[in-house]
Amino acid sequence: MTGRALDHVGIAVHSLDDSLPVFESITGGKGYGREAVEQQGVEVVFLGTGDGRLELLAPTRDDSAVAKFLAKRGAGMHHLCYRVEDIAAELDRYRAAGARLIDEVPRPGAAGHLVAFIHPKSTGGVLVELLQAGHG
Ligand code: CMX
Repeated sequence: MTGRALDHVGIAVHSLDDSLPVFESITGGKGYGREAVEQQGVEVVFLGTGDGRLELLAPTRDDSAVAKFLAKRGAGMHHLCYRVEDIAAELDRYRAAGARLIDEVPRPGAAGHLVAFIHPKSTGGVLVELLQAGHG
């Protein structure tokens, strides 16, 4: 058993336009999949391929979770996202373990995937996102 694969690491930035060239230089590839996720008040863009892609996130409004994060902590690592087969079953598993869920039910995320977040207070201070490919 190899465990769950890391889908991406989320990096909060103030501006995608300013930060994308920096991370393109680091990863050696072009950004792709740039998209606004209005429900979350963010715009995202991905870099790299396979396990350990990067997702840059910039706020689209001042009251979004990422805007609050930037104001409090500044730019930097924001979350780890793991791919799961059955996101509803995973949420049940976290719930049964007493974890604090941010999303009680999965919701649509970037690229048409289903996602849900677990509160960092339940996961060692690191915000964790679960991702099930497609809309299940
Ligand atoms: N990683 C680690 N800790 C975090 C955090 C993060 N990304 N964001 C907030 N925290 C911490 C804060 O530092 C704070 O800690 P202390 O109490 O020790 O000071 C605590 O969590 C509460 O933070 P807050 O500023 O009061 O913010 P809220 O409680 O209002 O919200 C959270 C925190 C995690 C529930 C909220 O940011 C959230 O719902 N995040 C998930 C959604 C999200 O980030 N969406 C953007 C991604 C969109 C996508 O990819 O689809």
